Amino acid sequence: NDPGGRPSPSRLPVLETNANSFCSYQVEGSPEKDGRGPTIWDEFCKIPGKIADGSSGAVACDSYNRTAEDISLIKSLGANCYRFSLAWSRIIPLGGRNDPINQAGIDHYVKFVDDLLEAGITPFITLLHWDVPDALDKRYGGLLNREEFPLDFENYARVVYKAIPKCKNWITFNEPWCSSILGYSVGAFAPGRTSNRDKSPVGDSSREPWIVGHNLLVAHGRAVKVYREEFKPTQGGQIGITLNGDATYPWDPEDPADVEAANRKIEFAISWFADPVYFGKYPDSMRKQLGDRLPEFTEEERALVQGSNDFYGMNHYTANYVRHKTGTPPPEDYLGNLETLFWSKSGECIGPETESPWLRPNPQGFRNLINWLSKRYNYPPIYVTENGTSILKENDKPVEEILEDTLRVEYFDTYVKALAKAVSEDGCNVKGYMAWSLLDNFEWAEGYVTRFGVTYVDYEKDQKRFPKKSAQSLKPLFDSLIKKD
Ligand code: GBH
Repeated sequence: NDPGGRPSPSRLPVLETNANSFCSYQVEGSPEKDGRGPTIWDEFCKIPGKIADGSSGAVACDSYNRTAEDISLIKSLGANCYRFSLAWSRIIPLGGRNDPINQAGIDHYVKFVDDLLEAGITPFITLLHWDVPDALDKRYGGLLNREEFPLDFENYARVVYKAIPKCKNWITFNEPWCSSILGYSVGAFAPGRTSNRDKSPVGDSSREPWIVGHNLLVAHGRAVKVYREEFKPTQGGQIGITLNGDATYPWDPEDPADVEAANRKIEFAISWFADPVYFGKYPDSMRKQLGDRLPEFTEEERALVQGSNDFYGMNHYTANYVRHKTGTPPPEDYLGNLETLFWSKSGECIGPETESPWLRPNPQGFRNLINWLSKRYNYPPIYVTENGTSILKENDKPVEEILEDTLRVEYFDTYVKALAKAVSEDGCNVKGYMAWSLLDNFEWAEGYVTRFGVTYVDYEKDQKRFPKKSAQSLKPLFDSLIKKD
């Protein structure tokens, strides 16, 4: 087990793994096959106006039926590890601890893991990447329920660890920030609750996201405890949580209030979850702004959460300039009384446009953020569990041009080199890197228009896969960086 602590910057292997990443709802399709139950995303996609192109994950990449093909693809690209999430509702269709277990769903994932290992690919399993069983949402409010949700998640986790002992790398949740803020404040993600009355269903954005975040942390702590006590001694694996977060720069580096706001932005996005996991408490900046709207940990909850990461899972895509705001923030503010911008005071631009309005490449930010996390959390082992980009108007181009995705090749090249410097020059403890993503897939509220894949998927022609130039670029890139001695 890696105790953390700052390693010596000399003689470091740059990276152990290069791989690709995936989420069940974004790729699998087959929402009813083998007894799968509905999820909050199946329901959310039915609400008119929620998904840009009116689509859903009902077919997606049809990956549920193409595991052999996808494994050959992963192998052919030279990846030695693969991160994917399970659909909870395939394993326990109604989700709860007293609900029936669906053996067909378990068998599917057991075989998938066996086949990956057979192909020499190490599986990283995410237990939940946003697709909460809908029955739990209807039964007791899903993620909002402090008593029930953590216990049901703990039970689901136990079922999975027991069924898939060959998997040695576990991630409890993908990006709890998104589940909380986008699902319960902005309303852009399932279940879409928000105080904004133009966008039903109506929720309370001033409180619900903080309750959901709290419940996800406690559920994470419970699932980790079960793994460590009941499975780790015999299975010997590792477990952590994956957090998203952008790098930040002060809009005006001369203004101490902007410097502070740039730091506070990361605290509201990342330390909201990482401080409880590493220190057992929420950041002071959040307590100060949110007061009692941010739940307090009971002693039992704190004990579950503190120290619950064997590694830090890092999803990272972009950076922002941050400008502080003055005055009292509105109750639905989740950023930390600040605004994010693509231009600095002196007119510098953070990076070129992509198809995603929130994403502009800035590789230096990646290196900075890895350092920020390493310093704050005492150089924990980090796995980059997602990193990648969309390309402006990629979907409008003829296929031959889509396959020549030079901008994505450049994105990976510059980001991975920035990461390598964070390791070899700065002494950060990064253990692995997983690109997002293997295939173009269902990009949530953006539907199928935005493509993140290193492989083009032809949704019109039977989901056929065509590797882009970037797919072939990753293996040589890693080979050039990994120290062999
Ligand atoms: C990842 O999140 C997801 O884990 C993955 O499933 C997804 O496919 C990938 O991004 C690409 O989008 O709506 O302007 O308020 C990345 C982190 C944080 C990026 C929230 C989008 C929305 C900002 N995401 N952000 S906005």
